[in-house]
Amino acid sequence: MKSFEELKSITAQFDVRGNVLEIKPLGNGLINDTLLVKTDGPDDYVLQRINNAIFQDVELLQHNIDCATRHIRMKLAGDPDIDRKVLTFVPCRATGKTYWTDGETYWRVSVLIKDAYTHEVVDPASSYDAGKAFGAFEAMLSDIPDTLGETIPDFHNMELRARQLREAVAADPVGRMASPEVQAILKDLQTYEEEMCKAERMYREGVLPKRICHCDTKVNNMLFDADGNVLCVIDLDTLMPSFVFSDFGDFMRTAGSTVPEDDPAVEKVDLRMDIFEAFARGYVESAKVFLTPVEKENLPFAACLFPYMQAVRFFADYINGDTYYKIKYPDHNLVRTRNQVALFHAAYAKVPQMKAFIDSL
Ligand code: GN1
Ligand code: MG
Repeated sequence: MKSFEELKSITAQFDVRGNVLEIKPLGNGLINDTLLVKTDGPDDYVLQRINNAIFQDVELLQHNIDCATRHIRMKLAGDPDIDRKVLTFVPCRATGKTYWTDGETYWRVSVLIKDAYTHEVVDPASSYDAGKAFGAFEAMLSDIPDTLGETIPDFHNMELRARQLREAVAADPVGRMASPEVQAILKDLQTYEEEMCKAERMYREGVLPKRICHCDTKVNNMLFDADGNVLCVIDLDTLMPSFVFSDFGDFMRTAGSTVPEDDPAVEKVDLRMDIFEAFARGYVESAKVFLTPVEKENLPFAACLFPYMQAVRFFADYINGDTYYKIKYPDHNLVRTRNQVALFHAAYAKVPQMKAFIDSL
């Protein structure tokens, strides 16, 4: 990691106000490095090193974010609390762009939203609000005039993720396929592969659209105020055209699970129906302006697809020798995989219940 002086000089590339007092780590993202910049000026800032090994087209990435935040700002015009409801990125002094690079590393700065909190766990009341907020977020972006690109091509394409797993298994670069448990997980995941690739088939058949989605609606990517009201959606790197299943599914995967995604106690993993119902109610309420019947009836599928896809991604990374996700201990990706497989099975068993609820909305 860089020294304080180095980080301070990176921050100074941007049009920030005040003197920098302190820079310290913020949040627990698995991809970018995120830092809090405290100043003696009116605002504090969030400084992020963009992981350009994963987001290889930073220009496109920031184009998507700039267009989306501008469009949302326009939709929220007149709201007295607008600066807490949409992110503000600070331009680079030299280029006017919302990122800066030394040719090797890429950085950006946004204004820290005041008195805002993230949560790893939410109750049904705030899940309902979160559902409304994500539905409203997609609704606001449904008429964006700009063309946004895929910041990670085929990011939530299940067929691609299944292929990447097969490639990892075939290459077995660190010899992890020798374990009987690993073999058993593979067999279990492959049993459901065809079923889980249904969205791509529906898309090819022309019955399922792509829309601008957030694509990383983990519960901790939403800011709440001190009273628990939703303020704003953050972490916009993966904002791109996708199926609505992405946003519905990833929220359920994180907020709807009884335990965090890396809890080793798989016997405790379950899908909370109270969270599902509250989130679905809120989501459908604000997404009904654009949601098609096919999208709506497949929301229970989305609740299964996302733990499944995440299991496949963590598992492929484990087999590949942990090259993608940050890990805190050697088997972290295997622990995550077991957890997500368990959540997938819990969700799968609840499909009839989930369907009945969605039909009742
Ligand atoms: C990554 O950056 P972060 O931690 O919010 C990942 C998501 C996964 C998530 C699993 C670009 O999100 O897709 O769902 O980890 N982001 C990328 O925790 O791969
Ligand atoms: Mg995040």
